[in-house]
Amino acid sequence: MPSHVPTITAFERSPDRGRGLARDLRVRWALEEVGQPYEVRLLSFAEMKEPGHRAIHPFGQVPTYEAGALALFESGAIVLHIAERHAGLLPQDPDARARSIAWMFAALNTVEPPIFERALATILERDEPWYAARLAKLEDAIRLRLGDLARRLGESEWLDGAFSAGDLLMVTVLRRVAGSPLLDAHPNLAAYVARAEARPAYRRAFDDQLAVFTAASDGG
Ligand code: GTB
Repeated sequence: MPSHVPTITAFERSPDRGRGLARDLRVRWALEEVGQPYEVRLLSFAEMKEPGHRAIHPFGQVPTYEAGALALFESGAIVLHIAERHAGLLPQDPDARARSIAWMFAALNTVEPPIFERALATILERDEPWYAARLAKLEDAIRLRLGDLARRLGESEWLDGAFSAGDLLMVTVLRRVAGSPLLDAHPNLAAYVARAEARPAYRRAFDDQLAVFTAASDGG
């Protein structure tokens, strides 16, 4: 067990209005799953771009993770670091562990890109004359990925044996399309997301990030 209480960074006022779509949620959730207390440093958009923060995060973003001499950026790398140092998020068996890590990469590298691009397009490209065509292409790409993922998951509870960091990242990715026909076309995936969201560690992580947004709103 590391002796330092880690500090993570998160939006001072998340543009998602507390829906838990920013990537600090996956780091909070991983820390909650392994029972590691942590502190949070909240940053404004301006503070993220200052040299002090860029020394930790080259792209001037959140989340970051600091513990002792270690400073990390990239939510996937942070979740992997937490999972490697604590029991509970990766299997002990080396082959099963490698497969869970493959699911972590699959979540971030194969499933998240079209889902995140679609979310960005709906905000940034809505007024472009080619918006409808672009949206249709992105949704085709999402449908392809979710169809394959749904077939692989089948009626299993989790992607590969016990709940792992692979499920944690996959669920944070799928939450972006939760409640949409893209996800609801696959009842097993919708149930998978709901199952993960029912975990006490997820609830604590979600509630903590929501409390940040609520406090910021109350404070004007
Ligand atoms: N690959 C990096 C990682 O996984 O850590 C990506 C980090 C990232 O995109 N960070 C975003 C950020 O700091 C916050 S999570 N953006 C500020 C900036 O770039 O200046 C992405 C995000 C932002 C907003 C919403 N939202 O409003 O719904 C959801 C997710």
